[in-house]
Amino acid sequence: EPVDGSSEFDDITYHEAADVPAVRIAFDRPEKRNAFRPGTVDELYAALDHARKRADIGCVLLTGNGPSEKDGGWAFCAGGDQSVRGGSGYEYRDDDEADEGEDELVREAKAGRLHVLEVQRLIRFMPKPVVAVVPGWAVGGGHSLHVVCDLTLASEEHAKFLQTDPDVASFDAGFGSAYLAKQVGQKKAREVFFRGKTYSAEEAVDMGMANEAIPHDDLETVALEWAEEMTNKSPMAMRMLKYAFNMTDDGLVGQQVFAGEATRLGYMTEEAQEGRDAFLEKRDPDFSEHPWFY
Ligand code: 1HA
Repeated sequence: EPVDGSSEFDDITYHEAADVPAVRIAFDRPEKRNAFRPGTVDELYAALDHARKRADIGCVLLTGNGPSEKDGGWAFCAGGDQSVRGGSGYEYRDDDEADEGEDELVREAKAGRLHVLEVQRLIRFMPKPVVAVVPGWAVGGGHSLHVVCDLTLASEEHAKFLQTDPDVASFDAGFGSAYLAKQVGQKKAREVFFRGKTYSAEEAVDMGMANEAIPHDDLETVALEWAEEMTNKSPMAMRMLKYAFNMTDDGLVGQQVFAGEATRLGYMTEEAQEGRDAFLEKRDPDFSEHPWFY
């Protein structure tokens, strides 16, 4: 069933899985190989943020609807919509009303948008796994999105991985490239960007940037099975692990995110509650019952 806000979405669909505490968020511009325009990114951000905040949701499946009615082609996402690329980024156009009714100065600041990077950060920092379910083309900024997801499952027959960034004079110099190199190694990552060759699902698995190639007809079923496995696990342990995997690459921000969860665990102890109670009761804290562990 569609969940909150779904009726407002034009460029994506947002559904809750029937028997698994997971949501399915899908690009829904199959005639454009699911390329994103600024409004698409706004919607994607809103849906991901909604899923992030839901206490009953433990996994997000990010995919692309298809096939295209025009030619039957499948896509995860073909990156930024080049037809709305302006002088400094991707622009809202008349048929893209996502920013209607907004303050003029806010609109002005949104002239050229590259805010898919904000979506990447949301995926990176949300405390639950996000799985890229790739039914077809993952290209340019769409390729970078699969890279930043925790896991990637790819259609054996139709998934195609391609980096066109330097062909269209764009470059994702963050997760799309540097984090890809952590996954596949420096030589391969440089080949992906510098050559612009198309890789199959099987090649993507061999390279280490996809987890499994799955027969197309089974792709979503298997994705739900993976979601079920993951959502049966301890939410606390899963978020500590996701943040642990991130931390070595994310510098002080990675430490801050992991540390926030350590603080939460600390707050749950009687020791921390004694600190709070002593303050509220205007007395000295008594930590004598709490040992100096080693
Ligand atoms: O790098 C970034 C960023 C970096 C930093 C910060 C922010 C960033 C934000 C975005 C990006 C980027 O995404 S740059 C890279 C942008 N994407 C591309 O360069 C991919 C362009 N598309 C293709 O190379 C090909 O279309 C394809 C390999 C995905 C599929 O090829 P295929 O199967 O031969 O289909 P094709 O006929 O080319 O496409 C079907 C329809 O979809 C076409 O429209 P039609 O002629 O039927 O009217 C095609 O124009 C449209 N389409 C596909 N991709 C895009 C697109 N239209 C607009 N933008 C697209 N990206």
